[in-house]
Order: sequence, then structure tokens, then C-alpha cells
Amino acid sequence: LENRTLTAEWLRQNHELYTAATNHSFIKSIRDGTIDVNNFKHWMEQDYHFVRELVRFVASVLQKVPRNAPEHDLDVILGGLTALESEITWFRKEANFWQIFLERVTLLQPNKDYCEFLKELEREDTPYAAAVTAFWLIELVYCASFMSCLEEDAKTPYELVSTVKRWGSPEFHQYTLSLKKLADKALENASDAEQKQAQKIFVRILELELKFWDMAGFVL
Ligand code: HMH
Repeated sequence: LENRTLTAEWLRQNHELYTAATNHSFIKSIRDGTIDVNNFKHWMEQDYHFVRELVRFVASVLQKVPRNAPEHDLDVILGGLTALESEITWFRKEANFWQIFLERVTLLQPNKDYCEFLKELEREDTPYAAAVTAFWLIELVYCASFMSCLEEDAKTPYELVSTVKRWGSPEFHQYTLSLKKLADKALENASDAEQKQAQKIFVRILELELKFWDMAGFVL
């Protein structure tokens, strides 16, 4: 039954795009230890600002959790929001270590585009089913990507291990599975039109994630 859910079906339908977004050359260069530190810093600068928009998006998902949903559902999203608070603290600490000045960063176009898309998803006319599916997929791409950097034969540089563990740890993987369950349940209860809307958003996110990695691996 596991693979008869809409989320699983959409992952199958978009297998190539999903693989491109989760096996990017930027991630591969972390995994094999060849990464240029400037590329890494570049990604971190941009991602910090993305995560600040992500906080607002997750807050909008929290507001959309149906009042008649089990208490646990709200707790899952709230957990995601509190995790983002510690993530932001972590970003500032890391930025300090890498000598990055977060307040001086110029947002690049792929990041701007992604943040604009998040703003669309924050609107009231994005139904809960589409919003929670989006949240799940955004986290899944990072989880699946960074998990590969923790495999036994990975040569991830020591300084990058805390980054890689943030999204590639078994705990974070469990979290993505909790989100997947919420997404599947919401999609089951959604209308055909809402399912279609969620499916379009699903594809768009994979495209934006791919472009975000492309941007990260390219230093001006
Ligand atoms: C671009 N996608 C991007 N940044 C992130 N931090 C995540 C996903 C996961 O939180």
C-alpha cells in the first residue's frame, strides 16, 4: 500500500527530476571531499536567507492544519517550526566560523525565485494539502541529498559534517516520513482540483531545488 500513495506516485512520475535534485554535483563534491570551500560558503549564505522565508512558509502551514485533525498533526508542524529556530541559530554560528557576513549577502535570482514561490504557497488560496505536500518535499530533497554524504564510503570533510548531519541524520529522515504521512492523509481528503494543484507545486519545487544547487555550485 505504501507505494500507492499520491506522493509515491508523483515521485515515480518525476523520477528523473527527483534524481537530478538529490544527486547534484554540489552534493557529490561534498561526498567525495573535493568541494571548493568557496562553493560551500556560497551555498550557506544563500540558504540562510532561504530558510528565513521557509520559517514564514511553515508558519502558514501550521495555520492551515485543520482543526479537526488529530492533535499530533499540529505537533508535527510545530516541531518543524521549532527546529527552524535552532537551525537559524546554527546558521549564525556556522557563518561566524566560515567568516560569512549574513547581513551583507546579495540574493541571487534562483534564490529570489524560490522565495517568491514560497510566498505564493503562504497565501490563503494554497490549500493545506498542497502546502503540507510542499513542506514535505522541500525537506525530503535536502534529506535525501545530504544522507548520501554520511554513507560509509563517503569522504565528507570534517568541517562539513555538522551541516550534513543537520539534514542527513536518521532523525531528520524520520521527520520527513512524519511529514509524508500528513501529506498523504491531506491529499486523500482533498478534491481533484486540489490534488492537481498539489501535483503542479510538487514538480515546481523539484525544479527550484535543482536550480538552487546549480546556483550554489557556482561561485562568481
Ligand atoms: C533550498 N531547500 C533549500 N534549503 C533548505 N534549507 C531546505 C530545502 C531544507 O530545509
